[in-house]
This record gives sequence, C-alpha cells and structure tokens, in this order.
Amino acid sequence: MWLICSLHFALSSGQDLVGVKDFILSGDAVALGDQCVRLTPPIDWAGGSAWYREAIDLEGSFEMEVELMFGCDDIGGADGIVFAFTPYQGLIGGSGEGMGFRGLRPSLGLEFDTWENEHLLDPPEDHVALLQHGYVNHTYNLKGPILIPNVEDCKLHKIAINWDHQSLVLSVGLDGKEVLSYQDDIVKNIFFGESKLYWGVTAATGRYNNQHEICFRKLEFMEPLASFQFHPREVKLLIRGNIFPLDVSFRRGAGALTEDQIPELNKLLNLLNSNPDYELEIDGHVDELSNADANHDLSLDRVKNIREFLLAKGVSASRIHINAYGDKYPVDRKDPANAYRNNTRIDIRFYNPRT
Ligand SMILES: [Ca+2]
Ligand SMILES: [Ca+2]
Repeated sequence: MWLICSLHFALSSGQDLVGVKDFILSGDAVALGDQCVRLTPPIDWAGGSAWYREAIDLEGSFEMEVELMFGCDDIGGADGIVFAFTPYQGLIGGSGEGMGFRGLRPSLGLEFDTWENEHLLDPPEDHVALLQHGYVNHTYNLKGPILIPNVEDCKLHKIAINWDHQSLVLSVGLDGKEVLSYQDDIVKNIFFGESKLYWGVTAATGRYNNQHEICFRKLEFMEPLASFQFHPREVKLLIRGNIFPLDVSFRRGAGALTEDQIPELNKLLNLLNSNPDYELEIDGHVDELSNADANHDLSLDRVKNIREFLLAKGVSASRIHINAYGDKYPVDRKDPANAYRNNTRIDIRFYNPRT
C-alpha cells in the first residue's frame, strides 16, 4: 500500500494516542479498558455505538484492525455489529434488527449479522454484507450476504478493513481471511462526491441478545496528497533550489531508516508527486568521529536507503540523485560536542532541471 501520510495509532503497543477517548460512545456503550468498548450488554433491546470524533477522508486510504466479540450464544443470540460511514456525525442508535444502522443516509455499512430475519432476506448463518443508505434488507445491499463461520463463540475475532483510494477497493478480513472485497468509486456513487466521512461502529440486541464488544487495535488514515505539503516557506526554499535539511535523524552509526523518519519521508514523497517536473538531490553527511572511509560508507548507506524508500513508492529512479559526502563538509567545526548533531545530516535540493 502507498503510504502518503499516516496518522498511525499504535493502540496495542501503548505508544499513545488514539484510544477509546477518541470515540463518542452513545446508548448502552461503555468503555472497558485495553482500548475496548462494550457496545451492548447481553440483555434484550439494547443498542450502543462508538463514533470516531474526527472525519476521515476517502481520498486517502485507510487501514483498520479491530477485534470484535459477538457474545456467547449462537442459537439464541442477536443481532450483530455494523461499521457505518456517513458524511454527518451520525450518532444513530436503536435496537433490534437494524443494528443501529437503519435509517442512516447517506451511508455505507459493513454488517456482521448474527441473527436471521427472514423478512430482510437474512440467511440463517452468520454473515457479512455491504449495506447502503441505512437499509438492512439484503435486496438493497451492495455485496453479500456472505456466509461466515459462527462468530458467537465468546471469542474476540480479528477484523481488518482496508480502503485503497487508488484502486477503489474496500476489503474486509475476518480472522486472517478475506471475506469481502468491493470495488467502486464510493465517494462518487454513494456519497455524491463527499469524501470526508465520519465512521462508527454500532451494535444492537432485540428479542434475543448477546454481548457485543469492539477493541481498537490499529487505525491508520492516510491524508490525501493535496493537503500534505511542506510549509509554504519551505516549498519556496526548495523551489529555488536551495539546500534544505531533511528532518530525519538516524541511529548513531546506522544507515537503516527508522519508523520515526517515515512522516518526513512521506512529505518528501508528496513533494515529488506534486511536482513531477522536479528532481531531487540527496546529500548525506556524517561527523568526523570515525575514519573517512567508514564515514563515506555510512553516508552512502543512508542516502541509498532514502532513495530506495522513494523508489519503492513509485518515484522514477531518474529523478533521484544521491551524493555521499562522508565527513568532508562539516558545518560546525567549533564545537566538537555538537558535531554529531550538526554535521550529521541529510541535505536535499529540489530543482527543475529545465529552468
Ligand atoms: Ca439479522
Ligand atoms: Ca451464529
């Protein structure tokens, strides 16, 4: 997948950021800890939802990994869980067969339905389907119903939902297997051109019940290209062909890229993609603490890895030029204590070769 800029929420690693607090809970939903929410208790006629507070943009891709628990009662348990997307912050709820999704327009809904409602054309088995505009009757669904193994088994089930904004494919995995894939210009055909959407997860019980839970494990929303730019002042510097320091730091003595560098490198990628006539020169510099050969090799290693990153994202090799300068061009000769910080750097020049 082509990462442009990610808001990467490493929920499970405890690195912070997004968790249950970033969702609006309504109805019977309560936070359980460990980034989990109980959407309904195992009682009849309950309904609960968790809506992400911020809009996401389908002009960028997204990846979600969550775990869902559908309760323990296979034969007499109901009703299921729906992932809902809508341009309005949709605190819709309600109990019963509509699973909190019914009536939400315009909308896209991914249902995990565990109760057969014959008049809605539900199969008797647990199933998934892609729904639209608040309709839970399968006559109107976009895809499905697709049968899945019984999920009302007291266990957490891994769900992966991915949207690739380039191929326009929405895919859904259940416990490591793809169960649904749908290709469409959803923004145009479902949301009338509106790409900024709110999303939430809703669940309900009716005359029969189950406990429904969700645990948020990874949420990654890629911002669309146009909105991710260097600061205008920085762009001006770059366009003039000035040397510009890239805000990436490597581990001492190491050339490998680190996770922390990815946002900055994605900005660089965005800049290249937004300015197809421009080329990029990447200069690697290190401090003088090691010998000259080792320093040269280290700076080469680093710039090569940056180039590889950009090539892997589809940038043409002819646009990226690298220079390994080792320790030849220190910018700070006065203060040995700060030499590493100041002299070890990646400089870039961004220029139009035809002007
Ligand atoms: Ca049903
Ligand atoms: Ca079942």
